[in-house]
Amino acid sequence: MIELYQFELSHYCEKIRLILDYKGLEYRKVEVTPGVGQLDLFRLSGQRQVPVLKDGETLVADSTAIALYLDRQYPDRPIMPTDARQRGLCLMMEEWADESMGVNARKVMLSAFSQNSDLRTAALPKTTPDFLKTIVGAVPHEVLDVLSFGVGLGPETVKAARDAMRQNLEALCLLLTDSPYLLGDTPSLADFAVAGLSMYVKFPTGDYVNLPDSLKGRGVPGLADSAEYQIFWDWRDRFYASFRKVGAPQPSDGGAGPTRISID
Ligand SMILES: N[C@@H](CCC(=O)N[C@@H](CS)C(=O)NCC(=O)O)C(=O)O
Repeated sequence: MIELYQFELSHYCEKIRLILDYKGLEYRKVEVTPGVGQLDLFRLSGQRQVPVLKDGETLVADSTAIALYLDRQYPDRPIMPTDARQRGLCLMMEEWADESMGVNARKVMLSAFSQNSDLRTAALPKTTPDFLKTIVGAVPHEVLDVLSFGVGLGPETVKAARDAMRQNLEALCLLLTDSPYLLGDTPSLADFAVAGLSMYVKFPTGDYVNLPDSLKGRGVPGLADSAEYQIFWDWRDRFYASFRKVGAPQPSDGGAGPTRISID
């Protein structure tokens, strides 16, 4: 059976899970433990990032390479257009989704968590004792801002990421106003990339990803809940309802000690 080495909360992994579900392929998730589990992944694939796909003897790293491999190997329900122009646009949009949506989404989400105590406590597991929830919620955002600076997320970086995400969401709304999918009447890799890589801006509603119920449907204030981008969020809800399997396989132990889910 196909194995997906993943982080449950990785948006690049979500892109691949969407494609696997769309193609109706059975697969087993292997949850990689951040840090120690990535050493095993390095030994296996020569690099330390997820997603990595193992299909029999074949190992493929990088979400774009995995998507293209799956389409070649399992050509039913193709995700790459055959027309040259459509194919070019698809590859271009996919790269844009990975680099602009994916990278900026991570920055705006981390900033929203540091600014918003409600979002922080929503991310804690259900079993977290109340006193701990109170402490996590009460950390002043100034303290978290200083920590964000430490990982290169100063106010200017966050503002640039937010501006880019606004423009991206506006572009998507325009493209989807009169069209069921980004490239026309059928879903393509561009749609799977955009749907997956918008996960950090707004977590999907419904039981698709293994995350606390309180986070489902929640996201970055001003982007996830703004009427300006409703066309896009409605489109993504429809996309998930059509193609993503509910209650897809649960993460299993990657064999590198206790499994921990974390946002990288
Ligand atoms: N270009 C890669 C990006 C993958 C990526 O950034 N993966 C993150 C998780 S979302 C990761 O593995 N981070 C851990 C690390 O960089 O050590 C792809 O498309 O697969």
